[in-house]
Amino acid sequence: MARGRFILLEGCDRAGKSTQCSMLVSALKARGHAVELCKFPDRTTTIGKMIHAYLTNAQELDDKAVHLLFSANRWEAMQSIRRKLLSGTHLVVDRYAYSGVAFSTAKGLDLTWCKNPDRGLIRPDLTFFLDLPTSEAERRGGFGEERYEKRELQEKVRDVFLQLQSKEWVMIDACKSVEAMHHEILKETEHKIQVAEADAKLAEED
Ligand code: ADP
Ligand code: FDM
Ligand code: MG
Repeated sequence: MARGRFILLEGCDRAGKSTQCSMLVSALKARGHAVELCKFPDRTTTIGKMIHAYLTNAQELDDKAVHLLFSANRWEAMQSIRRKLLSGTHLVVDRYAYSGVAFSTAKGLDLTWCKNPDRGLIRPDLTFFLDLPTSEAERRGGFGEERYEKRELQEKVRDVFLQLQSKEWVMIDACKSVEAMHHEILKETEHKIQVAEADAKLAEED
């Protein structure tokens, strides 16, 4: 049996990450795959609750301290993520370490310092980057109450994301319709899963 694939959706606020994650999970389930959704920050854990208090302005925290909390929130999920992937379950993940680096660097922290705490985390097998100009993001209902939902910061975050971009990323134009984006994301994901399944079959035959 092939290990489950770790499928990451990253991108700017309002780009449609959460919409696309839930559509992808449903489509994969409908095709008979074992699949689960993961979201970072995971606000349900003790660390996640501290992050939530910070994001909703209920609590002030040092920038470096909160960066480490976001990273710790990923580390505390590693055992469970590893177990699920090894059991053949695919994971669709809404934000991960790239968001961590992009937001903290945009706030003024050093890029290399920001990358360090996430070194050694399980790596995604496939990363989609949903790109949306900030002006378009603002039109989607305007920014809300959370700490980072401000135009100037969002523009900096997008710049850092584009700096972090690697050639393996699949870039998705988030100005497209929900359905058009879903079609592209599903096609690439199914291809990735098929390749992994074929590789696992070959390894069994060896
Ligand atoms: P994110 O998780 O990236 O912040 P969401 O999936 O929550 O984004 O979507 C943000 C808002 O934009 C929601 O109101 C959603 O209905 C809308 N939206 C999502 N995708 C699209 C799209 N492709 N075109 C227009 N509006 C969209
Ligand atoms: N965020 C998210 C970070 O600053 N660092 C991180 O490591 C992660 C995963 O938290 F503003 C920010 C990005 C965003 C907020 O928002 C979480 P959503 O709506 O729950 O994705
Ligand atoms: Mg979201």
